[in-house]
Amino acid sequence: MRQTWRWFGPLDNVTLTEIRQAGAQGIVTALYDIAPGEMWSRADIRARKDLIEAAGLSWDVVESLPVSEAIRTGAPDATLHFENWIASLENLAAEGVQVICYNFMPVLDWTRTDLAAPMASGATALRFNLIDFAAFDICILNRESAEADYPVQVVEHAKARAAQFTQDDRRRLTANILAGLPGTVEHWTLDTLRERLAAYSGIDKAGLRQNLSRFLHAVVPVAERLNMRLCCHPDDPPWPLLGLPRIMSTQEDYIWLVNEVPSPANGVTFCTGSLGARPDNDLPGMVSLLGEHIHFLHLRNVRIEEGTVPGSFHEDEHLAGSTDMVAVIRAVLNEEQRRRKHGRKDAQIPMRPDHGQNILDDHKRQTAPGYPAIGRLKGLAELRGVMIALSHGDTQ
Ligand SMILES: [Mn+2]
Repeated sequence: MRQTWRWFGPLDNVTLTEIRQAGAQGIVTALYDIAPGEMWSRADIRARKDLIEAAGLSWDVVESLPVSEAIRTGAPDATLHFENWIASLENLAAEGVQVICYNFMPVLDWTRTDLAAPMASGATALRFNLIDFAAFDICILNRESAEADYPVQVVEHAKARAAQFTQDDRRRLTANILAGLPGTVEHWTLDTLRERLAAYSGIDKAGLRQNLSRFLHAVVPVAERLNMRLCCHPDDPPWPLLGLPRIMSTQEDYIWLVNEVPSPANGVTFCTGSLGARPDNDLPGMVSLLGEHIHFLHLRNVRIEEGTVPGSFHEDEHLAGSTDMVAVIRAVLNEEQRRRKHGRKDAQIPMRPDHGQNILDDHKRQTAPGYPAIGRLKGLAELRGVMIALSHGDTQ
């Protein structure tokens, strides 16, 4: 595996020098200030690449080249967005960036109810609590028919909890949930969220799959011609939220994806953190089954709290949590070996430690939620240890 690290660009409080000291070999980044639907120019891509290479690193993966809401909702006026996405691919290919991660999550990119839940160790972690989320949906957002989306007991608990909320609690919970909306360039409020949700009325799972299919048919042949690898990130969390359909949550979803437009360019971002929040996803088994299509790995571990879907979970240490990370890494190493045997040029799959708990001096430094310097360094170091140990085979 190639060890990479997500960097949010020059404004990121974790610098490229620090990333190199953490032992990362490559960078995962995007031009975050360009709005979804707009084109990434070759000059802008080159400037970012030069910064990364001047620090002794390489730009291995784009995360993400954003897919606009117009494309996701199948809006008739999305033609320009398709053209821009394809032009961005061509510009990235011209600068030698070949792996492109994207997602097809409607409206929300990721969702948590607590961005700094205290752990017994003194660390803090991202958490999704189903009761808090339902309280937001039913009692703060006041979404019509929200109650029907939760088991009766969850609705009762959520209403009881919401009745105890102070103004501050309501504000904090709303801010935490809206933090997962893509928006370095936008300012979100409850009303914008309601507007965005309304754009999906009438789009069910089949409809959203149809829109993804249209997208794949438009971009995969271009990516294949350019020798690029597209990879779709799973839903986070992997179940429908706020009445929105989700179509990248399970093994069945990914089998659909790779079969819809069969191509080496149509692949998977395997995020063990997102997929791991469902107890019915067998992650090592999915790596074995989907292995040849995996172009990028996010290694992260969540602790499932009740084992229901939907349910509650928090982000655990990389080798703790509900996912057998050693088994996942073993399956990835086997896949890399298979690729080497078949002479595949992409035998080394880029991975990054996805998220980390805030520990030590992380508590004093402002970074993006889930992206502290030291918590991720620890995660990468642990994962690297497993990778190296397993590569040595059975040493008893
Ligand atoms: Mn991820």
